[in-house]
Amino acid sequence: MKAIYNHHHSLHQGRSEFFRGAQVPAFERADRVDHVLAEWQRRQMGEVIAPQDFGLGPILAVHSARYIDFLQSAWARWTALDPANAQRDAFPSVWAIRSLRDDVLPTSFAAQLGLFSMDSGTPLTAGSWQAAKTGADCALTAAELVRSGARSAFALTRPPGHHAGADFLGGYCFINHAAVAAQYLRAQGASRVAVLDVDYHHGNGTQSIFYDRADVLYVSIHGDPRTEFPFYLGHADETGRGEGAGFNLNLPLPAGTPAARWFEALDAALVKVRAHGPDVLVLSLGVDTYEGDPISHFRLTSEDYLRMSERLAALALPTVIVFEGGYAIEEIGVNTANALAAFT
Ligand code: SP5
Ligand code: ZN
Repeated sequence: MKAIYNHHHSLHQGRSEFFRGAQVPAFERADRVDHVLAEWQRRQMGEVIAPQDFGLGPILAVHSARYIDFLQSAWARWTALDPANAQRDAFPSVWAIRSLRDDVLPTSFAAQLGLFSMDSGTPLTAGSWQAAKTGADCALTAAELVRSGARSAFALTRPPGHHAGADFLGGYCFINHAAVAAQYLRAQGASRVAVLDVDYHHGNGTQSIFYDRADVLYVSIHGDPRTEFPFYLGHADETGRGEGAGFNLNLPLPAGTPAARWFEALDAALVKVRAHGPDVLVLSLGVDTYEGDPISHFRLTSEDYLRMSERLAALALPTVIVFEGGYAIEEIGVNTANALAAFT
């Protein structure tokens, strides 16, 4: 299998995030993918290639133009406010929550950042746009490889994507790479696409982007949003709307869930994916389900990722794999390589 490596990922380096009123070092670090790449090469899992440039078209098929305009210009506007801002990440401090208007775009940078954010946990930095845009190119290059006959391809990128909605960032995510790839595959002729999201966190962005549609199924196994991020989406009763009714499946599990129960949920997820009869699968692969993850609470072991890989590969579908979360830095390489082993 080919890995499409985001050579611009390290342009995005968040300094900090907020935790209980304090700023703590960011969990979503650049060395995450360095470890995955090193393990990929150590095990000789396949060629590592650079992404092609797909321009903005496939991104704008998923994200609003005003949001993408904002992301592209955000750092220049942030540093124009005060040259000292070049040394500080931008965080929102105000939000367009219920009863406030989001249809009128304010001119204030701070107000726009709040309008386009779902949390204050996602540092916006000098290279966030370039890293996220190149990440979309990685996912699109993987989609193009699979479309032209590869059995699978792996977009090795960060920052992750599945929390980013049509017009907002959050959860360390700016552009929803999995959604961009799924939409691109539809535009290129796939009749049905399934997105399977095995990151610890519910992919609220991906769900919301496809919630009204029957052509792109979204299935997710994740920490119960009553206690786990992103909190406000990911419940079992969210099954799709309108034409999309029946084309969304959430399998929330309580914090502390052991591997045996997680694999039962995977079986249910795979039944749903098969029933959809997709031409192609997009896999949002986060390894924050690991027992040692510092911000998540499932209990998969490194060996469990080998089992996961076998189950996923046994679907025998053309598969575009997009890297999402996972914050246990020392083990992230082994865990991710294990999750991909059956595809190589
Ligand atoms: C893609 C992805 O996995 N995004 C996850 C975003 C989670 N953001 C909230 C993190 C809260 C961290 N809490 C710190 C706990 C320290 N013990
Ligand atoms: Zn996650």
